[in-house]
Parts: sequence; C-alpha cells; structure tokens
Amino acid sequence: MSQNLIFLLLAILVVPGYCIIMPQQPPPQSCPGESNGNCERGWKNFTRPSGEWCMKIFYENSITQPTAEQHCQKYDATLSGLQNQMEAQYVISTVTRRIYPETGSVWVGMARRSFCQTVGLTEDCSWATSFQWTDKSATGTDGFEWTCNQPDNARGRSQQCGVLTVSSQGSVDGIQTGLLDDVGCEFDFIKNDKKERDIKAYICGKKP
Ligand SMILES: [Ca+2]
Repeated sequence: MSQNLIFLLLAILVVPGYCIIMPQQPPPQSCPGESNGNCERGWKNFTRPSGEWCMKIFYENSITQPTAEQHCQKYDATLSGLQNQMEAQYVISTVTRRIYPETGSVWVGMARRSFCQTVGLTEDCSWATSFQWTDKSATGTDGFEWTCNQPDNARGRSQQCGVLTVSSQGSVDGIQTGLLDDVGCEFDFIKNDKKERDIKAYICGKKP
C-alpha cells in the first residue's frame, strides 16, 4: 500500500470522527469599529449612515478650537463630530487612558446654530437643536449626550463650541465626564481657574 493511499484512508477514517468530536468553532465575533476599513494607518474606522469615516485623536494642551480645526486641515481632515455613543466611547476611553491621572476636555466638531447664538436652553434651542455637527458627515442627535443642564450658553452667551469632558472619575469641577458641554471656542480654562478642565486633545476626522 502506498504512503499516499494510507494517508487517504486515515483522512477518510479520522477526519469525520474528529469533526463529530470537535464541532467546528464559530468564527470569532468581530467587534464593531475594529476593522480599519479604508482608513490610513493610525486613523480609526467607523461606519456612519453617511458612509465610512476615519478618526484620529491628537493631543495638545490648551489649544483653542480654531487652531485645532486648522491642525486637522493639515491632514485633509476637520474636527470630528460624534455620530453615536460608540464613537464617543472610543474617544472617551482612548483619551482617558492617555492623560490619566489627569483630566480634561476634548474639542469636538460641533457649532452652535446661528438662531441659538444669543439664547440659553429654550424650547426652540434644546439639547437636540442648539448645536450641529460641522464635519459634513455626522448626522442626527445620537451623539448629543450633554452633561446636566447643557448646552446652556453661559458666560454671557459666549458658548458656541463643544467639548467632551474626560476623566477616570465621574465628574470634573461638577461636570459629568464622558458627556458634552458647550464652552467658548477660545475659552482659557487655566486662566479661568479650571485647570482640571483644560483642553488636552482634539478629534480629527475625514472620509477615506
Ligand atoms: Ca456650558
């Protein structure tokens, strides 16, 4: 009997038995957002209703929102909005790990709508309608998770931009972490004695 024939007989006898004893394992579940899709290396892929989106977080203390926007544009990107809580959680957990044990804020691609610029929270200017995403990709209101009583357009109706507050603890200076707050686009947290809320990062985003 040739070696090939013996191998064939073994395969016929053994492989079905193996399959009965060891049923095929289901393929590993892929985690949402895990694939990098068509994004460049270092940019995180997300699938939005409007299509594919690539996000990258950059770290710089005390940067203003307009400067952060300019920096994103160097990468052919723009400040990124948050389509949903999956994107928000990615940003919150990534930044929290990076800056731990410090705390801070992250610029998000969002702007107060013009008809809400001179008012606080009203029926017309609510948590859902006061702001809009500026990245030309994020849609809807799933990403609008505001901290308590925000967006309030405080400090003389000067809060035209939005930040995510990040910390390994539940709140920073009375602001719940992992949630949005509206602030001035050039607000200086350190000068205003809010060092623990200083800007630490900004999110850039672009289509692949
Ligand atoms: Ca506010």
